[in-house]
Amino acid sequence: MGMQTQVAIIGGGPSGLLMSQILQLNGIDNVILERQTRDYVLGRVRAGIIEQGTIDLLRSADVADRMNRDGLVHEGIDIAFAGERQRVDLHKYSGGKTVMVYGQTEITEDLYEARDKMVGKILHEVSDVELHEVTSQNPYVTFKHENQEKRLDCQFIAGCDGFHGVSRATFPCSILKTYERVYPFAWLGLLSETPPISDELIYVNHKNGFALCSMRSETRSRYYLQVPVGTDVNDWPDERFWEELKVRLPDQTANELITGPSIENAVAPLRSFVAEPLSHGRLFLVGDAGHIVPPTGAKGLNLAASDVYYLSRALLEFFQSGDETALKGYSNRALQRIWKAVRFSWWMTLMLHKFPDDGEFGEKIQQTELEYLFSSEAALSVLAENYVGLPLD
Ligand code: RFL
Ligand code: PHB
Repeated sequence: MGMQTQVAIIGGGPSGLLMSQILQLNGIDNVILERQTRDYVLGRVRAGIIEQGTIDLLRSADVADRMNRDGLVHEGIDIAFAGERQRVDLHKYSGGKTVMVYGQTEITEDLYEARDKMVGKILHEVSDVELHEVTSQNPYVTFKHENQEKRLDCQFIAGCDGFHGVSRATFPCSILKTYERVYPFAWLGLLSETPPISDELIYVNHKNGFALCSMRSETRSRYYLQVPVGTDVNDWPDERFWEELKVRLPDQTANELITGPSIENAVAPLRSFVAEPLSHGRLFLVGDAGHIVPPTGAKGLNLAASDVYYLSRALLEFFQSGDETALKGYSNRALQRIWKAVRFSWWMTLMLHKFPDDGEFGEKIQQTELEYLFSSEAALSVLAENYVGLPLD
């Protein structure tokens, strides 16, 4: 069975949904092909912090009502090390900028609702997606849906299918170069219906390993612990998680922790990864399909949003004027911003985690890095301007 559209979007995570929303708002027909069910996509608990650029993009895409109402504006973060908590005044050191706590789960729900209202075309539970003739003017996608073989003809393909998707795998090895670092630890996350320990996030450097106190709202908390690669969540019943979190927090802060039953736990590995280039003919990689950052800098979702921003603008330019210049420049343009976030996320990861093979010299350097950070306005400015998000242009 044949279908036709202007832009085929592979993957209905935040990148694919936001791309679809922006394109349709601008009169560009598109179809999303998503491997999972909608409930599965909505069940994933991921990012929590969004930058001003992401907020602006969600507002311009008409999906910001709930975010405007429920999002929590944060003007700073705390970093705890050597048993003390110190604040980074993001607002002061970034020249007046802030970030917002608003979850990826909520953003995805808002995007689905907006897509429903505009009768956006999303096919769920598709399988065997294959991309064809992507270097021609008329690429097409074949896939299985509801037990039928289907074909989608299009002018462009947006590969929004995450790290394990098919889009990047379609690039010939000869043109794709990848850069990767896998870290020797993972994050164990816990979501609970409990008030957050503090008004702001606390990033913790401790000899047992990193910890993070985050939140989703004034009544819902999100905590993470650094754990060894291969850790089984079942080895971490709630009591063990809370106990270890308390150990890693400064004493006074630990006393303020309100615990409760978890509503979600998962282990996520930490990786830095970049694919170059992000385009091949009329196929473009967007979000996690093209790059991965460790979550320490809170950049993954924000990078997905900036990719969507650059690619959607380039597609609009093409459909309005026939000019392909911006599309040809997409990869370089997006990569410039991506590499800066990759560097920042790597640096935050290095500064805050326990590296098993670091030795005493490594530990001294790490403590000195943190002491230097809080002794230098220049160093605080470097952290703040990156954390709130580098400019989109
Ligand atoms: P996603 O969210 O992986 O969505 C890709 C979609 O593509 C579908 N798919 C396919 N569809 C059709 N055919 C195929 N062959 C397909 N293969 C895959 C998948 O089912 C899926 O629905 O990528 P996207 O849209 O680019 O979004 C990226 C973000 O999800 C990601 O960058 C962030 O979640 C990263 N991340 C964080 N980012 C932040 O900015 N701040 C954070 O605090 C933060 N915390 C996190 C995170 C990621 C985590 N995990 C597990 C990866 C915490 C965790 C635990
Ligand atoms: C989260 O709330 O899930 C979160 C916040 C900040 C990070 C990573 C994750 O750096």
